[in-house]
Amino acid sequence: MLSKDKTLIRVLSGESLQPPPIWLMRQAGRYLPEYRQTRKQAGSFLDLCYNPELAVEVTLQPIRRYGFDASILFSDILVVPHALGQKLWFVEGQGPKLTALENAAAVAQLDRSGFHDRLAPVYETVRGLSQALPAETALIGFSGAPWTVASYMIEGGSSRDFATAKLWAYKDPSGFSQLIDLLVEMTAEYLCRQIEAGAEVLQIFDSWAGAWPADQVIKWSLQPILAIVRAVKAKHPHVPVIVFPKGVGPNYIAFAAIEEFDGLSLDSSLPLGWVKDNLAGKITLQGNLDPLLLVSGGDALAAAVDKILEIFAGTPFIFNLGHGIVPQTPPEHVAELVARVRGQVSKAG
Ligand code: 1CP
Repeated sequence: MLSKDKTLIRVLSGESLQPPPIWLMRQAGRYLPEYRQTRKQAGSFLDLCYNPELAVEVTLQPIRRYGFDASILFSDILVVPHALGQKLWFVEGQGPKLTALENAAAVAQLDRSGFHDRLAPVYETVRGLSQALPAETALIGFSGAPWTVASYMIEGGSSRDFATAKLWAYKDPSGFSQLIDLLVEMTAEYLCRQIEAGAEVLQIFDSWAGAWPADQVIKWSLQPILAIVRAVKAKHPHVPVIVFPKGVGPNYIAFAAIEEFDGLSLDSSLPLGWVKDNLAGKITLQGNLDPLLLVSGGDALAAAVDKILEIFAGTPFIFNLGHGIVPQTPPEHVAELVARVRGQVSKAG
């Protein structure tokens, strides 16, 4: 099957499909028993990311179970700082930890020379997937956006308020820009290599874009992402890119207006009526079921799914969550969701 005939790629080029294609952020992961088993076999989470055979296996697990229309490379956004020589480790129950970058001098010491060598196993995973996936399943490559990745590099891990990273940007914008510019350049190269290994669509995750006031969203989220997309499209003009600027509220309008973006992933906070009035028809939309509805299941899930399907009917749309699947999600609820989106069960009430 040609890549342009896959449902995900058709909607990203502006077609509306009924039923819409469906995939879910974090569709591989701890909610699946087979993932937990492979993860144990790999050792640590990072060992799994850098083991092409096992990374291919965990990427395929949700495809086998649910037949999603797209598969997303199994890796993490933080392999980019790791490949720049920053120390990275994952603590069970706490998430990622990095040795925090404190200033522009530390940025200058990051090592770009070994970048693609360190990421070679990720490229091999993409090559393995493009061989192993069913013909109708699109392969999505991804990266974090510069701001979200920089926030982990500066805070040394997850953060509640991003105070250290934001204060650096406010007090020393030119030093902070050096880090953002480095991430723009290296992320663009990283995504080009994923395409060259077989990725057919890209998604750029700016999970913490909503940490900024509205004007700063343009400067530190939209503009760096646009610089990456321009650099990637200069080499690979036909590969569609989905952007996820989580939490930016009315600034979603600014993202929808960017010609270089092909898809916009919506978080669950956006009112569907507002989305219909302000975004529908401008760009292919993706989203935005609350991941906790997938935990609850039942009537609440069915009603929310039907409402999303109704609002987006007749527009280019990809069914997804508003953020990643959470570990406590019952796998059978995911099966119910897929059946409902595909019209294989009767409508609620
Ligand atoms: O214990 C485990 O097995 C690790 C859990 C886990 C998994 C399954 C982490 C740690 N990362 C991942 C995989 C992952 N991460 C994927 C793979 C493919 C898929 O979607 O199926 C992707 C696309 C990511 C991207 C990612 N990592 C983001 C952006 C998307 C999002 O969820 O906002 C972010 C912010 C990260 C950082 C990260 N990785 C892992 C954790 C626990 C975190 C921290 C999250 C936080 O700060 O709240």
